[in-house]
Amino acid sequence: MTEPSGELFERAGGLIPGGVNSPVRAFKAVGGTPFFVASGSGAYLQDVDGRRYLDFVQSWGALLFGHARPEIVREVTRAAASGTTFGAPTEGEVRLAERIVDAVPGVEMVRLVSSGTEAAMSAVRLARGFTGRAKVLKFEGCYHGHTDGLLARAGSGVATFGVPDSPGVTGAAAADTLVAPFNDVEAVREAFVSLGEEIACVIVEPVAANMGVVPPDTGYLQSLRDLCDGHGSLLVFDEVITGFRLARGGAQELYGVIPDLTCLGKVMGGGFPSAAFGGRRDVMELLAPAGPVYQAGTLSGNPVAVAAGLAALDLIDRLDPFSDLRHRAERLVEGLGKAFESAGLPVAINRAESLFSVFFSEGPVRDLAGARGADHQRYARLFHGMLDAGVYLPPSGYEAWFLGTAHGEEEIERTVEAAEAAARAIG
Ligand code: KE4
Repeated sequence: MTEPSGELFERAGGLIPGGVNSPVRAFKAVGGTPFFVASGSGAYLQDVDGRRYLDFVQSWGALLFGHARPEIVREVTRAAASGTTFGAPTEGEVRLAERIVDAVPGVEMVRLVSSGTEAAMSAVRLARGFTGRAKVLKFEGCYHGHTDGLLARAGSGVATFGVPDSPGVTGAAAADTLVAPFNDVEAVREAFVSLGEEIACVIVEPVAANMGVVPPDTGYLQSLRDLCDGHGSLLVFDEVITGFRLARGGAQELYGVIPDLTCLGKVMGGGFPSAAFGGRRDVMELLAPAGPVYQAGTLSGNPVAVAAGLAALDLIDRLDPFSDLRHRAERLVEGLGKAFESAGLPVAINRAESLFSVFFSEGPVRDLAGARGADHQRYARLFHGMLDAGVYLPPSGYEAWFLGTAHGEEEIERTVEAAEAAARAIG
């Protein structure tokens, strides 16, 4: 019998900064002590204290088919029994590359890496190498992993030079990053007018999901595409969350806007440390060893992670889950909206297909300012009310709720019922 979560968290705190290996897991945004997980199955987690939760985090979107999906576990077990890593090419990597190229419209060639951070960092370096330019334009509230140049927040003004968003990020590292508000085409147009010929790429989450879910305004992504084309910059879609989740071909298939480079991760890794970046052949062929832009990784294309990814993509092709996931999300969001409205709580629930998040906000949320204007204390009370009812929401109002194929009718109904009770209590 392991120690209770509280004791584990205290023990962890003396060994691991904040007691966790990734900050959001520490419940800082909602308060309280994180539970320690003992196991997961389908839509559910079991903690070390014997409590069972209906899980809407699903490892931050890495799972589309729930915890311990048998087909994935079987393929991973088989692969591991033949050796866990070789640092040499394997046939599985070729098959996974073929599947990604086949599924994602803008990807003609792909490089496998081990995290979304690596994918975004490498895509930006490649864009700079291809264009010979230094500047990168990103958007407030969009997150692309923790590489220095992308940990920049907006300075004052509209599209401004980034300032470090973390100690340890130097002004020099942030100085080549421009930051504009999401969904503000004019800000991007202005940036291109003043610095167009210096901008290597625009990197964007096509559906933002790291300020809570904020879908693109109609035409917004096409405007980014047109502005990049008009100034010789590359358009990079960070589809680490949206890839293989909004559609088989991700947001670029859904919205019909094709980027020059795409970052992928989470679902394509089948629950393992596996991610990728890919895109136009003429850009990708600049990457070492085919070209001079350096990028490397000991465990890139790891055979066990590749087996998990292939099993996940097999499930996507066999089940084609996206329309069913969308319909379930529609029903869940409708039920949540009614629960909050009947309790007199102003709420904006943003949804793109099955990806959604809840903002306790009077008005619509279409950028970071709007997300920040929501009542995050009320969200924290909702989080704990739902947790007490055995429903585990993302421990931050700036994160997405991840619905997967394991969330069936019973889970939808149970979540709405728990929200009705919690809404009455958090008013
Ligand atoms: P990783 O390096 O964490 O694998 O991926 C970074 C990343 C890149 N791009 C997007 C759009 C992402 O959402 C992420 C990581 N997502 C967060 C959750 N919002 C991971 C959770 C965490 O940091 O623990």
